[in-house]
Amino acid sequence: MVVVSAPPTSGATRTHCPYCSLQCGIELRPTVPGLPGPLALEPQADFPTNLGGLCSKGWTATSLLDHPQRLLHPLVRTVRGDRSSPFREATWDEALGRVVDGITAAQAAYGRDAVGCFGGGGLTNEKAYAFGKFARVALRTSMIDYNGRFCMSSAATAANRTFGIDRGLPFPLSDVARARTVVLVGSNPAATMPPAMQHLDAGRADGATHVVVDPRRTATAAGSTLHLAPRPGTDLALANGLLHLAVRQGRVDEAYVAARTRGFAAVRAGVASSWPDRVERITGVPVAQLQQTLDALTAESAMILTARGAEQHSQGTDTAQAWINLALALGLPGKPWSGYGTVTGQGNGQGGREHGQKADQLPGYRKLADPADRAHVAGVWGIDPDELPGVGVSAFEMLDRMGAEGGVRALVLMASNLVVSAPDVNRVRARIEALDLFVVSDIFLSETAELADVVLPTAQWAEEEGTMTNLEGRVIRRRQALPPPTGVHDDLWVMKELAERLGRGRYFSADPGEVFAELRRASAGGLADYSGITPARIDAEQGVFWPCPDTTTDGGAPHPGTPRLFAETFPTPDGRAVFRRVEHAEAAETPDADYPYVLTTGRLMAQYQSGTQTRRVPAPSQSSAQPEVQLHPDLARRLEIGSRDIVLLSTRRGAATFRAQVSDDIRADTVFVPFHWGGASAANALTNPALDPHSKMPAFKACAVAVSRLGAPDEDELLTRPPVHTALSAPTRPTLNQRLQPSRRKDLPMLAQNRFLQGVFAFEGAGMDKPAPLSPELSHLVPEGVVSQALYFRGGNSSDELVSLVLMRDGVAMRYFPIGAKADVHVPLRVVEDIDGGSLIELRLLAPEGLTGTLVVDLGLVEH
Ligand SMILES: Nc1nc2c(c(=O)[nH]1)N[C@H]1C(S)=C(S)[C@@H](COP(=O)(O)OP(=O)(O)OC[C@H]3O[C@@H](n4cnc5c(=O)[nH]c(N)nc54)[C@H](O)[C@@H]3O)O[C@H]1N2
Ligand SMILES: Nc1nc2c(c(=O)[nH]1)N[C@H]1C(S)=C(S)[C@@H](COP(=O)(O)OP(=O)(O)OC[C@H]3O[C@@H](n4cnc5c(=O)[nH]c(N)nc54)[C@H](O)[C@@H]3O)O[C@H]1N2
Ligand code: SF4
Ligand SMILES: [Mo]
Repeated sequence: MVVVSAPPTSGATRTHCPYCSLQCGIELRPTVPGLPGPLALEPQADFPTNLGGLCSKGWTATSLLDHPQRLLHPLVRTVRGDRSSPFREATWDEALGRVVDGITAAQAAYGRDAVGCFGGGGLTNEKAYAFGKFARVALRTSMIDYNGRFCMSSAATAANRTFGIDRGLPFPLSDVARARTVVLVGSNPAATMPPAMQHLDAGRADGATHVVVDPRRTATAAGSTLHLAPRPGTDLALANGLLHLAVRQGRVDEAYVAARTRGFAAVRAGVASSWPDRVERITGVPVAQLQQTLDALTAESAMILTARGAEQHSQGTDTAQAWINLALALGLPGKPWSGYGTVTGQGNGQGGREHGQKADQLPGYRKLADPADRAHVAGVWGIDPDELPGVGVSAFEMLDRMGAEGGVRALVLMASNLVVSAPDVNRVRARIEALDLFVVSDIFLSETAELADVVLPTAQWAEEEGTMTNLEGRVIRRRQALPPPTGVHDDLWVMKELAERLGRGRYFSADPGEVFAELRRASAGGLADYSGITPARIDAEQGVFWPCPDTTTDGGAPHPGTPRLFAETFPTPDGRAVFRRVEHAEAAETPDADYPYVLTTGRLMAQYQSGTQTRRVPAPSQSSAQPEVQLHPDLARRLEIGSRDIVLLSTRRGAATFRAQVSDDIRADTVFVPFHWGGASAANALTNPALDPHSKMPAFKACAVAVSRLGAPDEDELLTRPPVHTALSAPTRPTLNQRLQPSRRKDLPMLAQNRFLQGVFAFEGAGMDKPAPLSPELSHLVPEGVVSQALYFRGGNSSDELVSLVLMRDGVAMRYFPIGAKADVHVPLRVVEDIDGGSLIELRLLAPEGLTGTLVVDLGLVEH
């Protein structure tokens, strides 16, 4: 048992839950007033996000304060530099000395950028701010990034480029209850933010329409009006399909588009080929549901909210963009009870992305690459702007180069359990092993801390003061209810002590009040302006929404804060929101013969993130949540997997074992696992680290997976033994044609699969009597053991003369599709003919000799 000393007051402390971005208001009281011991916890009845509600994680949060496994002393390796030698307890002086020695050695040998920092969205604003400053001022490295890259960065990137600002929700959460329609895309608040359901439920009770887009029928989907279950990674096509319908049916808010946006023409042209039936075939969402969704979205108020299901993809930024385009075309952002938002996840996921722990960023959402921003922040910090390093690299890019040429040689990690939560953890673990120095600050010996040279114990939420910014952009206070255990310090103290030893101590403070005051000055005039936010105002106003500039210096009235953004204008240079044309692209990895299904990952209600905290909570509700793979009964039957059997999942990266949870709440081509566990059940041994080019978000939510039965329900040891991984083929990106070829393995059960021969092609006619190949992308070998049927043909012709496409089977013409000059056609092929395995299907062109132009071609096939 940890001995905690007496709390500073015997009264109640009003603070917030340590976990997610809802930051539910709670009150802590000593169980016996005035005596040491664990605290009693109750929800605040009047805090606007949770309204007296809490989830199981919140209710049990105090059990970690005096948990027997808590780290109470710094740990170092018995043999210095040998991470296979056991840990031993050390004094702070020795532990910090080892850290500084390692940093100094790495920088002397390889330069300043040899030391990296990795932060977390759970850190208070003060700590996130101090960590960014620590990197740039104490270490003078450009190498800092954080786990928010793995969270909402795709939506943040899309919002920044469109609206000029990234505040997750541009309105208070309670507005959700007033919207006539809410579309939730890849968001499962019933499990991830249960008290927030009160706002959604109030809207539903009042007759609102709620649409949930999720490949699984989650608790959120089950309670909605309409559930769309797309194939993972196809949300962009869905959004473009909705916009296509809106354009065609004259439901675009033309006045709004003209007055408040720019760039719609290109987007309108871009969605012209997102025909509803084509979108149905890409996404699996029926055309009728597209229409119902669009009808709902044109109600008098409507919101579109995305979360990780839509965003954690290799095309996550463009996917968020497609939903933003739709919201703008319908005139939603800035309209009452309407708009677009992303549901931020971590406790300080919002504030943590504003104050400088990101590679390209300075506090207040300022940019490291902007000379004026550098000058402002350097002024507040009391350094020369030229001393500030440049822009570093994103989270996974930094991790993936650790210990290698040009990569960091020493890493200081604060508040993240990377070897459970990063993509492709086997690779990340290998990179960690290549480091010269690895330092981890945590509350517990997490799976990642176990790999460190030096482990620094840190204070917990109820033991510290600071501010957090919740999912609404509301800045709130985290209050101290008791001091940390004797000998444990918080991260601000650690940074100050390290800076002292590096000769830069004068720039740092360990006092959270002083740090917040400095943060306010550093953010003044920035996008995320906190300068008018004071602790007293936060207490009096149940939090203050940024931006909130300080308007009192010249005797003016205090700025009220900004609960709602965009009513009049957008913070872009010309005040308009910027449309951007985006096109559907397949996920970075799609099913093939060796890995025939789609794997997606996410969360369970009772566990939080990498599980460092919640897996230690003793309550029975928590310990009953086990690592399970959710799979459809049809798939289970085909693979002869019974309920609760032990199942092996493997991908090109690794393997993991889970217990089977057979349920028709999931698509039959998709399996789902939670990522809360490490060891043999690590979801991230499987995931694909392919990065979104804009946000550098990994593809957590879609990769190709093989599924097989490993053992019977009682063979529990299979769940603890590390699974054997044999990669079946090299991780090369398949060509479009390869991706169009389904399984060739006869023993593999096949589900019906969509095939498309499609694309946009420039052509030059070879004569009306010579069917000429147009592109290799328009030929397809039907796999053995499979029957293919053509369902429809669509085409468009830009030229001034009639052309024809010919559908050929093994060189013999089956059918002609004429397309008039500057015209398009849609030919449903109702009389379907079976095309046997082994046949070569091809589309060729008949066009007058020398005629040039562009063709849009789309032949839809189904195979089973
Ligand atoms: N209990 C619990 N609550 C949490 C957390 C936790 O770990 N545990 N973490 C917090 C954090 S940091 C975050 S970021 C939030 C995340 O909150 P959410 O985004 O709600 O959580 P996820 O479970 O990651 O993903 C949501 C849904 O996306 C679906 N999905 C998967 N692939 C796709 C796809 O391609 N398209 C669509 N449309 N949906 C898809 C999944 O089936 C899942 O139901 O939760 C926060 N709250
Ligand atoms: N496959 C898959 N992987 C995912 C996701 C997914 O949906 N699927 N989601 C991603 C998302 S959205 C997120 S946000 C990440 C989260 O994944 P992580 O970054 O691993 O987040 P946590 O598990 O919250 O880790 C926080 C760690 O910091 C410790 N800690 C808490 N407070 C403090 C503090 O004040 N100081 C210090 N020093 N330590 C502290 C905790 O004990 C814990 O070990 O995972 C990502 N990984
Ligand atoms: S919803 Fe989030 S903030 Fe509220 S109690 Fe649960 S974990 Fe804590
Ligand atoms: Mo997250």
